[in-house]
Amino acid sequence: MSIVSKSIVNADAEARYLSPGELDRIKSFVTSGQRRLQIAQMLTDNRERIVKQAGDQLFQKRPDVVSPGGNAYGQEMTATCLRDMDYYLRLVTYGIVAGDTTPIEEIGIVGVREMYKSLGTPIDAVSESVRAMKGVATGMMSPEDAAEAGSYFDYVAGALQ
Ligand SMILES: CCC1=C(C)/C(=C/C2=NC(=C\c3[nH]c(/C=C4\NC(=O)[C@H](C)[C@H]4CC)c(C)c3CCC(=O)O)/C(CCC(=O)O)=C2C)NC1=O
Repeated sequence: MSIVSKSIVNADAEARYLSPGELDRIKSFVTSGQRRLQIAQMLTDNRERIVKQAGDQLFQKRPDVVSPGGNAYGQEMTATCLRDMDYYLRLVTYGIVAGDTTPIEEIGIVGVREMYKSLGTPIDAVSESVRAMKGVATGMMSPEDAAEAGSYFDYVAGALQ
C-alpha cells in the first residue's frame, strides 16, 4: 500500500480527517514523486547491467556458491541465482515507486527465509548480492537519488540477513 492509501485507511478506521502529520508525509511523498519515478526508470533501464556486475562481484566474494557443491553451481543454477537478484531489483523499484517497503515485504520477504533454507541457498549470500546491486546501482546516481534508492536496498539486504 502506498503512504496515501495507508493514511486514508488509518484515518477512516477512526472516522477522522487526515492529521497534519499524515498530510505532511503525503506532501513529501507527492513532491518527491517525479524523482522517485526517475530513479525507478533508471534502475529498470539498467537492470541487466546492475544484475550482471553485482553477480560478478558476489561470485568473486563468495566463490563457494558457484563452486561444485555450491547452491548456484552450474550454468542453470547460476542463471537462477541471477534471476533471484533481478527479482529483488524489481521489488526495489516497486518500493521506490510506492515510497514504502510494504510491497517488497509482501512479495519477497515474508516466508523467504524458510524457502531459501529448504532450497539450501545461503541467505547471507543473497543479502550480499543485494548489497552488491546497491553499490552498482547507486554508483550510477546523484548522492540524493542514491540515498533514496539505497534505503530500499538496505531494507532488503537487512531482511535477508
Ligand atoms: C519475487 C519473489 C520471488 C523470489 C524471491 C523467489 C525466489 C526463488 N528462488 C528459487 C531458487 C533458487 N535461488 C537461487 C539463488 C542463489 N543461490 C545462491 O547460492 C546465491 C547466493 C543465490 C543468488 C544470489 C538458486 C541457485 C536457486 C535454485 C536452487 C535449486 O533449484 O536447487 C526458488 C525456487 C523455485 C525456482 O527455482 O524458481 C524461488 C521461489 N521466487 C519468487 O517468486
